[in-house]
Amino acid sequence: MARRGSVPVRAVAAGLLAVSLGALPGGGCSRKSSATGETSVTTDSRGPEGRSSLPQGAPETPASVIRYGLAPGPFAGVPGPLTLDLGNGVTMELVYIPPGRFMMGSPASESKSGRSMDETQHEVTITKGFYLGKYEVTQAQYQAVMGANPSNWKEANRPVEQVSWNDATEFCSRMTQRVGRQVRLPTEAEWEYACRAGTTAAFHFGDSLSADRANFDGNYPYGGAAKGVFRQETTRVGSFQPNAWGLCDMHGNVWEWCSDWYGTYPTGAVSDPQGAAGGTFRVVRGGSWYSLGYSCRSAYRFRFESVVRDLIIGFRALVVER
Ligand SMILES: [Ca+2]
Repeated sequence: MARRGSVPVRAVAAGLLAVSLGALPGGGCSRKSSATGETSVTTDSRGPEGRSSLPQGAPETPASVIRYGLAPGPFAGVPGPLTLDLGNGVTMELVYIPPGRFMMGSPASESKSGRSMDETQHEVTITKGFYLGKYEVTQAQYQAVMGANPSNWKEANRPVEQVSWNDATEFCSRMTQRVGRQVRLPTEAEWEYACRAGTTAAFHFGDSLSADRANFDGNYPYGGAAKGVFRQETTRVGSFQPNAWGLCDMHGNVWEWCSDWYGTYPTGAVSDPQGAAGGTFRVVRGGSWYSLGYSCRSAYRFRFESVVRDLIIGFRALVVER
């Protein structure tokens, strides 16, 4: 199987070839989707440093976790978890994310290990709290709302994959009708704010990533962590420790669609940014089971065309606070 960390751009399915392979790091290659048989053009976002230059075999450094720590949570006096009935005995659990301010993007100190030029750090204020899915949308949830399950690895509690941005937004629209609450994809800023949960390190648990922390290609750990298993498939949601706000699989498993068009960050402070006004690509976040460690970082940004369906991409639902 070809390496990907990655960017399968399904040019055939899309009827478009809008990606300039030279514009993305790592050049391109092609692979065949085991699920659809479609040939896709793949650009590898993982970069040379992810392949060989990270020190291997070193233990994770608890010191980095202690140094950055985790935000206290849940907060006193704020709404508790929300559980919504999707029908047929299927529910969705969401956790409340309080309003707040954070530094979006990554500091220069992350630059030695896969930091991208588009991670310009800037202050973001999230003015309104919201509920975010504790887990990636599962196949059971997708089936309950959409009446179909396009996933490659069929199992009720694994994340749905092979859903396009268009599919994900349709899910949110139908779920809105189903539950009587406004459901949408998170913005990129909301996603990163929720992922960090008050932390400033590369990951919500610290500055290193090994395969016992998340589902990604454990051959390419991050921050001096030891090599680990490359599972080569999705895992059941919630198989790893949640962040301080109770969110699971924000790093790895499947990339998660965000509502934004991909674009350049502002350099100054902003409130509730919605992303670029238009564009070619929608943002995905968090990395996948197929990603190198560095592309699972809280600040790492990636993008696909809205129509792309791939077995590395899923999503998470946001419910607007009343
Ligand atoms: Ca994920």
